[in-house]
Amino acid sequence: MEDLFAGMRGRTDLGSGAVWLPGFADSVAEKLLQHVHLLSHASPFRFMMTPGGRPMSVAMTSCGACGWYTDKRGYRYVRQDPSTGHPWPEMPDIFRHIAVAAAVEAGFPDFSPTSCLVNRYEPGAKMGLHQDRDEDDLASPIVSVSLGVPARFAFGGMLKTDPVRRFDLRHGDVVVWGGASRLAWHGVSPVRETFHQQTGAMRYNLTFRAINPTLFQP
Ligand code: MD3
Ligand code: FE
Repeated sequence: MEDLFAGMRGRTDLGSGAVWLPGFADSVAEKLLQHVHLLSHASPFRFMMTPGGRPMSVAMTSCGACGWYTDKRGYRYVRQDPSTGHPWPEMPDIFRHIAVAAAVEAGFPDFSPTSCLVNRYEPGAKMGLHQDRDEDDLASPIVSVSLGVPARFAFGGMLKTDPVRRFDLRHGDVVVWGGASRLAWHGVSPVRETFHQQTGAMRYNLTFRAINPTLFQP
């Protein structure tokens, strides 16, 4: 019986609607990584440009019915991968299953992800403080799964200037960001140069999002 609940150890409410589930994805982590590698053959990781023209230090790709994209035209969700001219790879069933299970656990039984953004951090890669508001469906949570080397995560408030709390997200950790936390400012400190058995120096983060199809760009 013990093992059934292993993923539940240390469940922490981070604020209203935000639930940290340490190790929730442990039992599927290796399969998730296999799918990351498979889908990155179809839609490779790339360093996208912010609308301001700066390359991001996090390499990204997506799967699902649409994918997040940024270039000088702005942040948006697109139906096709601009790098390949083809639709994004399908979302693997195991991706959907772990995301939906985590959302249910956190009290969002109706979550149905449209897209999964896959972030790859090499040593030194970081993500500045930002809000995720390109989805329009703000009633749905975002579910994030961390894999590989840990990262120091910063979780702030509704204002960019609100104080942040910092904590480490580790291999297998899942966080569900819904309710009042959905628009919280957040970021990731530069990833330390360290080694993980399954990913080498890399950290991967999967973020599952529900997007209104009428918003997809051609
Ligand atoms: C809090 N990714 O892809 S995951 C992102 O580790 C992003 O790659 C980070 O921020 C990463 O947009 C952090 C945690 C996360 C994701 C979405 C959130 C935290 C969030 C949305 C609202 C509030
Ligand atoms: Fe984000």
